[in-house]
Amino acid sequence: MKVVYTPLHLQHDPQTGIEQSRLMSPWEHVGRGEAIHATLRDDTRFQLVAPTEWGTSPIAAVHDPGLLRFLSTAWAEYQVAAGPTADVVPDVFYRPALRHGMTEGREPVSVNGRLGWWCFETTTPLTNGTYTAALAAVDTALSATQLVLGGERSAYGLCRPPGHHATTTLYGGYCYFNNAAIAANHVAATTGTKVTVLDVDYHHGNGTQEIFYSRDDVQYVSLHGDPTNAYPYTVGYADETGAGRGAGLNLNLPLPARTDDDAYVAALERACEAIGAFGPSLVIVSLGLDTFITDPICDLSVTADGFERCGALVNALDLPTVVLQEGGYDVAALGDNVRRWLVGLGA
Ligand code: SP5
Ligand code: ZN
Repeated sequence: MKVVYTPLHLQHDPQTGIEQSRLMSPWEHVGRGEAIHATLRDDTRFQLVAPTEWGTSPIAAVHDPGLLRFLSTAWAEYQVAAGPTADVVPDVFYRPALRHGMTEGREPVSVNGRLGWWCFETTTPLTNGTYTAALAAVDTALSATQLVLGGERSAYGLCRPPGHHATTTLYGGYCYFNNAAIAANHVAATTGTKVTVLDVDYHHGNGTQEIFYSRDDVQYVSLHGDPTNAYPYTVGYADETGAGRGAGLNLNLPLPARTDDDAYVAALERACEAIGAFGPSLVIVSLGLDTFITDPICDLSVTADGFERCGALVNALDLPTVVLQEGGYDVAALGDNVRRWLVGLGA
């Protein structure tokens, strides 16, 4: 299986995240990408290729151009306004209720105000190289997708930073641009065919859901920790099924803590039935390995054997499949867990 990888992900090297009321060293760090890279590089079943450059238009087709503009300059602007500081994090957030009963808010002028306009939480810092790495992650997703559109049965994109929490207008959840949504939109727009995003990250992909919620050409199917007690808390419930033309095309399968391999695989079987009924031409998998039994920030109990069974179930859909990296924070096990999932898919 071809693996799209670029060392440009190293440009996103955050040092601090404000999480759980503490200043923490980030869970989402360069070691994650390097661990996956090292495992796949040393296994002859995988061939590494570099991404090609796609520019910003596939991003602007999904995200507010204002978000793109902001991320391209914000770190440098902040250095002038309030720096020097390696990581840049908002200290104020725009919440529409602040202007309840008034006209809609508008993007502030000051860079500090704009941080809180475009970002929704505190664990997703901007660094000097964040924009470069985020663009490269999109290039990685689109290049893996191009391989599959060109006839490969499957391909894997080692996207870092991840993407599925980024909405049309907001970044957060360690995500800046929604790599999977940009790839899915690219396939739908350039081929005129239906696409499914199957999201198996522990966390619900609120961004991907929001981007496609009213569309009938992209189905979103997600297995995730129950948002009653899991990030992102306010999105990802089972009764969110799509709206308008997208009614019935959003499937959320929230799972209880300690869900094991058998229960997880049973839920994925349900997801695959829904995908079969939709009939997409291609599947994009948002692959998070943070469902792993010893993941430090999540509470499901999937094992490496379970990951291989999951890959095999998706393989049985018999559809062209693009696998894009999302989360997974047990770094010692991460490379092998990715490998097992891809071997199940037929690497
Ligand atoms: C891409 C991705 O996986 N983003 C996840 C962002 C989650 N950030 C918040 C995690 C909250 C962690 N709470 C941990 C409780 C541990 N006992
Ligand atoms: Zn996650």
